[in-house]
Amino acid sequence: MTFRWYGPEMDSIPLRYIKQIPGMNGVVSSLMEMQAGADWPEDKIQSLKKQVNDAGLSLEVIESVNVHEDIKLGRSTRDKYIQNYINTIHKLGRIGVKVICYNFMPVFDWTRTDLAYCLPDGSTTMRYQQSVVDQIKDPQQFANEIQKRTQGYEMAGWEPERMAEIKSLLRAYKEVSHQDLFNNLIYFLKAIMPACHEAEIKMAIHPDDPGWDIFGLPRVVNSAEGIRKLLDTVNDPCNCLTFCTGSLGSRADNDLPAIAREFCSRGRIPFAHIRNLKKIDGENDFFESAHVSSCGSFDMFEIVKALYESGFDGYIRPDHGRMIWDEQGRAGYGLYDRALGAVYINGLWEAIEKG
Ligand SMILES: [Mn+2]
Repeated sequence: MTFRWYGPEMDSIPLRYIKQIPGMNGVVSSLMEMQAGADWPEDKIQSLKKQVNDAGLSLEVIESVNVHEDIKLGRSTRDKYIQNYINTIHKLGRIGVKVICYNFMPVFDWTRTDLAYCLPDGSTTMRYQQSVVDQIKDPQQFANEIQKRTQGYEMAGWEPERMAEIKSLLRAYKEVSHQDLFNNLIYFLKAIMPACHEAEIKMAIHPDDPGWDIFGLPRVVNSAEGIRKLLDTVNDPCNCLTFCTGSLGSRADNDLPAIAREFCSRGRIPFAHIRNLKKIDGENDFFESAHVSSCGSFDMFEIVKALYESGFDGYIRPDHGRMIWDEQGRAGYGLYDRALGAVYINGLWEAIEKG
């Protein structure tokens, strides 16, 4: 069981608190100051590891090492950024990292239209409404608005440096089809697989969130079919999936236990994000509920059971949580609700294991 932690400067939760969550073994972290395409400095990687280990926690999953847009666009400059990625893989392997979670979504990472949607019990959570996105004429302005509402926390994947060039990126992606994006992903994976074997690191792609195209940008990792095609095209044990229930479950046509069974039994799920969603009105409007099955739209027991029965032996973490008990912090990444989620998932696992 792991917990996402954004590092000493960007996360207000002390590692000590994370260690105090029952059954918590490690953190999932990143060097947040590194821009996409950077070659991560060894000393910074080592100091992150030391801090985490000194707190009695492991650091075996990095989320994310962001992929430069030139790689996603298939630009001629991509090889330079791929080389930097390879260098970073080697350095992470040397400190014992086993899994790198990354995504291949053009321009926008995970997207929400409300970071503090108020629930009847007074807690707040993140919500996505397609009708709001459909009305957005200027994605740049949308990105600025979202940044303003983060209470000073930079959202992963929404770094101001990246958001500054939205307009030119949107123009560049007009030429990029779904097949082009898929091909660019395959090019990237084929180039880095030898390094992954040497470093003993699995690349676990994070599904698109939500699981469909937004702002006219192509997305290719959001269905069982798309994932199957990706894992078959580069049929390598290091080419893997981050099984994120919230992202995959945003689509009504995704059967989460079936996806877990298919890819976990093939040894291709080294990392799982477990959370629940509540669909509000059809499949394109949802909020992130508490983890417990009765609070949302997913059967969490069936999801965890599918992983268990498929021999899951990877890393798991509660995903986003609500803000409860008047906690202030990074939207989706407070301490309390995610801690409850971790304990709930451990409880499901124990019950299935002993049942
Ligand atoms: Mn996720």
